[in-house]
Amino acid sequence: MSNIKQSVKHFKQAQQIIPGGVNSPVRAFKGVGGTPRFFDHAKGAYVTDVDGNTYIDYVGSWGPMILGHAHDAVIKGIQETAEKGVSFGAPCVLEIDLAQTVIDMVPSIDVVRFVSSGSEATMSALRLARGFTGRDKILKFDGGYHGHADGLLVKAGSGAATFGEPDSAGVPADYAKLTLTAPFQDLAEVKRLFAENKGEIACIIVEPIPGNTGVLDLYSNGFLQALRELCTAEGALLIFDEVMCGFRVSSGGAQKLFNITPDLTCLGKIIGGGLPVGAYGGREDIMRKISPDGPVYQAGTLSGNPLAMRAGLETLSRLQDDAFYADLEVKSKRLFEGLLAGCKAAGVPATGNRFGSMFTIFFTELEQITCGSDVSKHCDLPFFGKFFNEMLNEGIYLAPSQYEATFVSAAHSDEDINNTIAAAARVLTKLTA
Ligand code: KE4
Repeated sequence: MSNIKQSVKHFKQAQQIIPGGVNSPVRAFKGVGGTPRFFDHAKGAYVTDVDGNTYIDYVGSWGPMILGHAHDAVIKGIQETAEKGVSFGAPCVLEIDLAQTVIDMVPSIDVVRFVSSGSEATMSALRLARGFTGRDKILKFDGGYHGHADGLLVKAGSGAATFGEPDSAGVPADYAKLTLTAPFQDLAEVKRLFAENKGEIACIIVEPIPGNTGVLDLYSNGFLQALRELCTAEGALLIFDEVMCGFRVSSGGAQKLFNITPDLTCLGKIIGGGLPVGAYGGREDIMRKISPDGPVYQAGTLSGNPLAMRAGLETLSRLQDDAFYADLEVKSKRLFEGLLAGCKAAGVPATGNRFGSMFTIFFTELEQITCGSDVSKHCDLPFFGKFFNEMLNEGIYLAPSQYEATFVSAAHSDEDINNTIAAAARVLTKLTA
């Protein structure tokens, strides 16, 4: 067991003055037990905590660090930009540069608006869908997580599912009832909801590759395409929440990988290269409804922040080449298969879902995990907690919840992958001895 005295001390201090001692619940290790590590610095594939323990990092700040931590060009870009001022509250050319880059990379986006988080992006996209269609109801999926806007904290995934609070306190019942939900993969239920709420559903919001109830595959069985066709037939908008999978699984996100065109797309994480950026964009006729062009209001003091724009530009400019994703694919496939092979060798029942460099290994007897209830009902969450903490002791930092994803970056070396597979084999053997 590594020395974590400073993390223990800082966590006690933090808990006195910050709810749960953290500024985002999933960081508190409540889903796995133990003390969250306070990080001091990070570089490439590695993070180092305040006690000097270094870990191979597969959280990557929950997705943004696809190039690896503290990438030289990103840091240099932030430093150069900061010397010219950190925020103007007025237009700057960097906003145009990043907007054009996003539009060039994501064909379904004609017009884009920057905000400061993924939650702001989805919240704004929902308001826009309601303003554009004149309809009040929205449809999401059980275990889908789209940030913490009130109407989206209904049967939510990620931390909400981790703590068994998929329906947050504080969301007025009258508001929550405008959010319809269905299980992932259940097209019959989606169709029933459309029939029961004829002409009242403004949009479906869906992660085209869900990553907040673990990673799921909604594509192979045609479910995503069916949602596209249904929205078109019903006059509802299809919103792809690509905050996690955007620029993660291809240079044009899941929509490029699957060749399915949404009406609106929400982005975040990678688009800011680790600085606070979210974005929503899509068809010009829809986006022109956004103030000051149109009647749907949305605003933000730090939207389009120059530092964040530059960090995003330095990141996205390195994701334009398909060879980048080909290399990531090889490493991610090897890690994913190596971990599953380790489970098999140790006699630990497991399965997994992977797209590119995002995947989840589920400890379950099920052949495949296809929806949110599969995780809550059929995964061995206590075993996951033990595995997580043993891997931490081995110097491997995984997401502290079965409901999350593992992320591989360009900075992870073949040796890192080998070491991770070997550490998992030791841990799985220890846990089954
Ligand atoms: P943020 O507001 O956290 O930037 O983005 C919200 C969001 C929206 N949509 C999707 C698909 C997301 O995955 C997220 C945020 N993801 C979580 C991790 N599963 C962020 C980690 C956290 O909550 O601390």
